Amino acid sequence: MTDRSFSRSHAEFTRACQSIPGGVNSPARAFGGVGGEPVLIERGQGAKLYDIDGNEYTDYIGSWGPHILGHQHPALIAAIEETLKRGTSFGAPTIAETEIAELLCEAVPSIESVRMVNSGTEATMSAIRLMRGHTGRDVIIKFAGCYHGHVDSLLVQAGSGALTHGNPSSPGVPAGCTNDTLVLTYNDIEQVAAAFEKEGDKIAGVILEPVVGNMGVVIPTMEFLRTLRELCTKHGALLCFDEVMTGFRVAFGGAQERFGITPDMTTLGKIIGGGMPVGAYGGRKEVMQSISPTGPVYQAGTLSGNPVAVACGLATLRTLKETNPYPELEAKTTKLTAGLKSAAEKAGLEHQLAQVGSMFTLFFNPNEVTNLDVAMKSDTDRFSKYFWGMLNRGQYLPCSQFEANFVSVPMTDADIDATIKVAEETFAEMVG
Ligand code: KE4
Repeated sequence: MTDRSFSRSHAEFTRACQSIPGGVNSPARAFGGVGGEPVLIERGQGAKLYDIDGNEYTDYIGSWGPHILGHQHPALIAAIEETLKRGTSFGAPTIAETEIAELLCEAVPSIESVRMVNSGTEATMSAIRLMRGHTGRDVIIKFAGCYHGHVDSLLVQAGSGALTHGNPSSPGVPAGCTNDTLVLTYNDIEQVAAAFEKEGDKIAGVILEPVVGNMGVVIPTMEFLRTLRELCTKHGALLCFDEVMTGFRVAFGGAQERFGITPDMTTLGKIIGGGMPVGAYGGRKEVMQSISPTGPVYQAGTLSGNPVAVACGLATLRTLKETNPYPELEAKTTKLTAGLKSAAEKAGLEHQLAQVGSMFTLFFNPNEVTNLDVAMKSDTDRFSKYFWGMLNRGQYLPCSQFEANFVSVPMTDADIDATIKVAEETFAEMVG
């Protein structure tokens, strides 16, 4: 294994820690789950990242999802450069905002009307408020292990016993913010049925990742999704798919297109910005009309729908629509995951491989991961050894067992073959 130098990253990370908490602007980047220090990135190009020590990596994070087209896609760069010639932000409506809204309405089955915001967190925060404001109810159901951004009312762990309301999972979140959040077990139909039986007339809505990325990839049963749809309809609650990660990732129309289940609302982010800060929430027109200024539920934002971010997002979505990379992307991902599974089996490593489209997770776990309790039984020490073995061999993976990997369009067969080969070397080292 080549011993890479990380000396400049170490020096610059040490410097960063003097003025930034933990040296990072998001804890997900802090390598907390794998130990050691993050590398600082100099640039990205296509499927590759280059750190400030000159090390090259095949990028399986893609900025945590946005870069399905890879880094510096020419159409995106051209769109940004062209927009910059006219300015950066006006705080006034622009035609491009209508164009991206029309594209989202066309692409995503549940969306008839949509509001642009600046992050996935802003999208889910606004969606929660809208579900409550539109229904006049307070209770929101979420599922343990699903992450919807750092929204106060969703930073919550299950109370003791499955059907009790949530307790804050972070200091700074008052109990009042989470009292009306009910945390259930993902894929557990009985719990959902019992919750609606007990307080269906109080439930404003249900929010979930329709394919979980934030436990690592966890796949819903169709029965689970169908039950949520049926119970929300029956009880007048709103079903919200948080497709910040799965939107335009697992299909052009997201998980709702792939699975044929249409929620009442959808939140989006990541890919729809193409690497620029963009989020969105949308749904049935009747629901969205409750948002200010057409309705009483307030939500606003200085840079929402700003021209530069929208230009990058539009170029991304138009490129995806024109090229339809999904079949080839899924085939490439399947080749990779088959190779990883075969390598882990050859090394005698207990593992599970969960894949939907071009997102996947290799769990070091003897059991199929269907919910958070099972996910948490994964061998995170073994994952750390895997992570560092791969990083030192030029593979940039998510720095946590509980994240998704992403394959991008510019990844070649040679890239995939190289990743499989160094995984075999890493696994041999792990069991050696
Ligand atoms: P942002 O506020 O980070 O744009 O989006 C929050 C969010 C909402 N919903 C889902 C399903 C998400 O996955 C996310 C953010 N995902 C994490 C990675 N799992 C972002 C990485 C980070 O926090 O730095």
